[in-house]
Amino acid sequence: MTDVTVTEHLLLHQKRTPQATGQFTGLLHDLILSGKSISRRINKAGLLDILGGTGEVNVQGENVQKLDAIANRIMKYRMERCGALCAMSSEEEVDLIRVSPEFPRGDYILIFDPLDGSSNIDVNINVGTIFSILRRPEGRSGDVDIQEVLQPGTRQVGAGYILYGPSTMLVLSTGQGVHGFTLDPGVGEFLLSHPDMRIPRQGSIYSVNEGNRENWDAPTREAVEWFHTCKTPGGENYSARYVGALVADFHRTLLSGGIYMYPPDKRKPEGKLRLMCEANPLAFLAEQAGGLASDGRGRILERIPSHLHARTPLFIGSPVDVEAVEKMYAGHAR
Ligand code: AHM
Ligand code: MG
Repeated sequence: MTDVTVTEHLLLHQKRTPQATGQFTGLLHDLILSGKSISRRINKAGLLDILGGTGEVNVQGENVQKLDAIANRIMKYRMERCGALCAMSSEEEVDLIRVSPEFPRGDYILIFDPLDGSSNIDVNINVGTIFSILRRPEGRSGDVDIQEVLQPGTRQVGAGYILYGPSTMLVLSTGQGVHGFTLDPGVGEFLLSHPDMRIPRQGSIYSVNEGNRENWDAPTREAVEWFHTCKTPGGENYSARYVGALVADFHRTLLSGGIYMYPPDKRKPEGKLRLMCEANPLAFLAEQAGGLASDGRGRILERIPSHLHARTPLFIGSPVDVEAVEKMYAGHAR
C-alpha cells in the first residue's frame, strides 16, 4: 500500500489540456464520495433495519433490496449536483435521468448499477457499485436525447467499480491502465494499493452458474466441458468459483486470471447482464488490463445498445480463456 491518494493519482495522471475544465476530475471526486457513503451504510447493514427487500420489483423484474434503493438514492442525489453530468441511467430506473435545470449541467453521462450482486447482501457477501462514464456527443446542448446515451462501450472515457468487501476498494480506468485503491477507513481516503493491474494471460479458474447448464447453448456446453478437462500452464486442472455477484467474480478474475461467463440460455437468449451498466464498464477494465471481453462472437465494447437496459451474454477475463470460448462459438453458426 502506498500513501498516494486517489485524488493525487488522478491529478498526476489526468491529461491536462488548455481546454480541460476540471469537470471530469470533479465527477470522479463526487463518485468516490458516493462510494464512501454507500460503503458506510453497507458496513452497518447488520446493525440497522436496512436488510431485506422493500417489497417492490424493479425494471428488471427483480426484487428491490432496501440497500439497492439506498445506494441508488445516494448516487442520484450526489451525482445530480456534481456539475459534470447532463444525464444518468441507473439499473434500478426505467427511464433516463436528466439532470434538472436547477443544477449546473456538464458534458458527461453516467451509467451505473448502484449495488451489483444485491441478492448477496442478506448473507454478508461482497457487493459493489459499477459505473461507466460517457461524454455527450460534440456540439449538443439542452435536454439530452436518448440516442446520445446509446453509445457503444468503445466510447467510454472512464469506468470502474467500488467493491464493498472485507475492505472497500475502488478499481478505476480512465483509459490509461487500471489502478486499484483501498479505502483506509481511519482517514477516509482511498489509497493506491494496486497500481497498473494486469490480468494474467491464462488463469486457472472458470466462473459460471452451472445450475443453468440444461438451458445453455451448445458452444457454452463445449466451452465449460473444455474448462473441465484442459490444464493450466502449470499442468493443473481448472477450479470452479462462483460468488454470484458479478463485481466480486470479476475482481477475482482481474487479480488472479481465468474467466467469468454469463452465457445466453433458453430462458434468457441475450444472457442476464446489462450491457451499459455492467458488461461495458467491466469490459473496458478487462481490455485496459490486457484481458478480453466477448459476447462469444465479438467484442462487448463494439455492441450498439438498442435501449438503456439491453442485455448481453458475457465472457470476460484472461485472453487465452476468452479466446477458447470464442473458438467454440466460431464452430457453430448463429
Ligand atoms: P443484480 O445487478 O441485480 O445484482 O444482478 C446481476 C447479478 C450479477 O452480479 C451476478 O453475476 C448474476 O446476477 C448472478 O446471476 P445468477 O444468480 O443467475 O447466476
Ligand atoms: Mg448488477
